[in-house]
Amino acid sequence: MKINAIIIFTLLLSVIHAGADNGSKLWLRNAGGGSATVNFGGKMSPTISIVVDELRTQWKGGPIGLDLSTKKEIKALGADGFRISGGPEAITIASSSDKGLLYGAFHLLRLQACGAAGSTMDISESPAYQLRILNHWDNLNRSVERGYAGLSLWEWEKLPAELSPRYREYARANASIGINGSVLNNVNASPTILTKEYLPKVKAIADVFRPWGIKVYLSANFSSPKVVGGLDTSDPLDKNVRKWWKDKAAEIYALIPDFGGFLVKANSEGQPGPHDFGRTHADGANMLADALAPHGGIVMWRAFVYNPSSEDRARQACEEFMPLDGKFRPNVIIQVKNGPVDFQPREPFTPLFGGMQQTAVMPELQITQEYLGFSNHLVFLAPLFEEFLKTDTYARGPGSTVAATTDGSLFGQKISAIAGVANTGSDANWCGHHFAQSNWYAFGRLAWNHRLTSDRIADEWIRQTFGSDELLLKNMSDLMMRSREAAVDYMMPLCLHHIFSTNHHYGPEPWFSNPNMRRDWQPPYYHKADSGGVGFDRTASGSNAVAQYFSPLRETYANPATCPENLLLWFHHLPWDYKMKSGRTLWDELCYRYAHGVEETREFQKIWDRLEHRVDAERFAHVSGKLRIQARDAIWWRDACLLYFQTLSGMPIPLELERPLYDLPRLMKQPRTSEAYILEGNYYIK
Ligand code: GCV
Repeated sequence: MKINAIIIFTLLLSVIHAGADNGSKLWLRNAGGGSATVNFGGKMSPTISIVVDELRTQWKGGPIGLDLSTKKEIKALGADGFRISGGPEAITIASSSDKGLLYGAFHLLRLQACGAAGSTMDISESPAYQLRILNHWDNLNRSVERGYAGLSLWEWEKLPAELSPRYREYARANASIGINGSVLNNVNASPTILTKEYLPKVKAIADVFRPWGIKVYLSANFSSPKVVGGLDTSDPLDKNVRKWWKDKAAEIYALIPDFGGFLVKANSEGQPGPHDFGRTHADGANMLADALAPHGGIVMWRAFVYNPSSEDRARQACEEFMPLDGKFRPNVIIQVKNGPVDFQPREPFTPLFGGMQQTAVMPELQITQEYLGFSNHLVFLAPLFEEFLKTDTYARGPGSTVAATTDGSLFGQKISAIAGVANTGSDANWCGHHFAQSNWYAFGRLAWNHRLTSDRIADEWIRQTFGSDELLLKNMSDLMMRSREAAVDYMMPLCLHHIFSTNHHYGPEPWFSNPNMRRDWQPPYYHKADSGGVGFDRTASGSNAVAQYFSPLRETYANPATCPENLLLWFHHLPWDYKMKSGRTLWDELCYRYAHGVEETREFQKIWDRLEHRVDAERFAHVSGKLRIQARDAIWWRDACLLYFQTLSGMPIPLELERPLYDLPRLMKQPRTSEAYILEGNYYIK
């Protein structure tokens, strides 16, 4: 008996092992196998028929009733909220809207896929943020800025006549995790998107997304009135410009009645904006808000602003936006990156969170791994997102987490939203790396419920994407949960930041310096290493960025003895022989952290190899290859950073640690262009 069981199990594993799986199904592998009866007595809609279809084909339990309810307690869950109640005989999903039923259905199916659907259930859920939005940095020629998964999903040249089946699959995947908005085009926006030629294409996508509860938004170029409207200015206080935007909004809404609104990058990195006309960000945002308000649209105005001035880049968003707090229309929300510089492996939070209290503020997270190894490195980002959302800003005393300052619970703002810069593309597996799918998933789940923990999200994702075998779960989740900290260690431990190669943001280039280029685009601006020490002094003796935080954080960060060590070099310039809590010198500590990062990537290879017979051959081989690149890159990072910093510290690498494998002069000479670079025969495309 026992032997038979073993044989069957081994056969089963070899079937799984031999299987080919290109990863295109994402976490939605549960298709088919159901034969549920789904009862709905109300008026059918495209969304309800999706709900019925998803449940009928996938739910493996008893009958399900859908209740489009007007009951007070169901309405209290909000339009997207739902309640799942009942047991084996009958389950009811109740919501006050079609969309709520859709989210309820996907929640139930997720519970089933995770083996967590109880025999009796009473679950009520409503989302933390009203708007849960993906930002696509996709250009109209289908290139994707900071995209590492092929071309853009949007086939502009074929639209509106031809609709890729991927539009529907994308919408379904998003709906399954509660994402309800997509900004289709890059924030470095082409004005062409607002032309009569392109708007019907946008409408075609919006029509596919609508039944899945997803609204379409567009990034708007502030110069559009001049560039595509034929006006001689784009001044936000000019009456013709205001009329142009009003007419444009009316034109869009005639095509797309539920259009979400505009996302704007203004006066940032060369983009046009209200400053070009001597106006403020509030003047610019409010003009667009006035054009959209009659139709119910919103403006997401980005606070990612910095100039090559003598002011610390990390301070600039606050300097510019804090004086404008309370001056924005109610349908404007300020979109703020999690950290004050730019999506680094670790940053403290941007002090606009908690700082702006009279204006709605939304977090912008980066799902695409611009600074975390592109789609080559396995880095599970939920711990980064979670750390940020749960950090206490102390804006209204303890408990004022970033999440509370943005979800409406602390300041009562009317709109609440969160955005993630998407990592999707035309690759079969959508994200370039099978594990990068987990970052898309994690963003959606945290946007729905920011109280979820990273390990819970990892567990859910693994069960749905790879299976629920215990060994697999344990190892994969171990790997995922260690991966972000490992990346911090092999790239930028102790909150070193922005020491990437200036163009592509992939490999290390801490030495890069060009007097003809913006200083704030060069690594030495950020690490400030010299023979005396390393790190950016942001205390009162330096840029005083610490003053932008509330007490007691301000004092905690200002003192190297109390500053969390994982933020140390963000706030302090310290001597190489500064004593760390471990008892080591700062130099030795850096050496140890880099070494630890490298060791972790080797461990990840071993962990993965243990799973060879538990993962299909195609995905197994793909991830193995990527882990090999990651392990090599980690050594590259370690050697480049330590050998370069050693020229300044003059201190030896502790003898117990592995010696460098590369020579600094060679690393410094490594070919680099903005498009590609080569290391050890590996050719990396930007
Ligand atoms: C879309 C960083 C990135 C840019 C990006 C910019 C932004 O600078 O490197 O590619 O542009 O942030 O968020 O606007």
